Amino acid sequence: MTRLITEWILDMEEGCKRRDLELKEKTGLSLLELAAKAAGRSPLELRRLSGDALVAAVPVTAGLGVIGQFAQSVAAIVRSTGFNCIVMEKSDVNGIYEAYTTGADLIFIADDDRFLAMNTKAPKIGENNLATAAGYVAALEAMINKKNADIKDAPVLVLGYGPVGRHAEEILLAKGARVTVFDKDPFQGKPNRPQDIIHFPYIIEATPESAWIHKEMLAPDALIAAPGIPLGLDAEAAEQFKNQLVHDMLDIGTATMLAMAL
Ligand code: 2YJ
Repeated sequence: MTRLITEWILDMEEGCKRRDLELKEKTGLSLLELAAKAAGRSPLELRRLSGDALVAAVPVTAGLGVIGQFAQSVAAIVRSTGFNCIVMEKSDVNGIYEAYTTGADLIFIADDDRFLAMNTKAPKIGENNLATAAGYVAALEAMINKKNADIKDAPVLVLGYGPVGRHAEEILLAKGARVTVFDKDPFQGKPNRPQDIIHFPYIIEATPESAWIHKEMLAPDALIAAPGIPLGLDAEAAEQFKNQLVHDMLDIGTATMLAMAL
């Protein structure tokens, strides 16, 4: 799993608003609406909950340690969806205790392997890999619907068969999409056919590899939802496809975790 680095999430506070507007332009949905759709919730219900719920983000020092701005970035994203979110001063178990005793309804915590939103009042949890896959499939579906097409029976290519790619495949199959998966690691048991990417109109880019997809490899009308970090498209491809591409470092996954856990 890719470990986030501070430089990737630095512009969070101001960036959230800009990305929310861009998301709305491309998918017709705000971040909250997209997260609600991905979690099978109604945006109205989430908006109603946002008035009362308190969310806390707790820094975790385990493993490779605290990533500067990580908990603050999670808090900024949660706030951008209309919820109240605080970053706890204490870290780790002490921080979880601080959040719990402050009355937090939801606690966000991440180590190097797992990023969770834990509900303190109900047996519910938001897990980042599943939420990210659900969020990006919802984004792809919304872009498809905006073109008056349907995801059912649509050919969707999933690039990368890691945790997010696997969840994406499962969610897409449940929606009736025709799913193909490529992975360059032969041990994943999937073909690696970068030359065939051009034949797919709909793509989930879930690889952890940077800038390996060039514009010539993509169909001109391709719609791309890219949870992979860093982005697999090179700068030129990202620029050319910017209006057909949904990608962020943390927002969609985090907002969907919130919607799943509440
Ligand atoms: O609390 C902190 O600052 C750190 N313990 C955060 C660790 C963040 N975890 C990661 O970067 C994981 N690889 C999960 C990232 C999920 C993004 N899809």
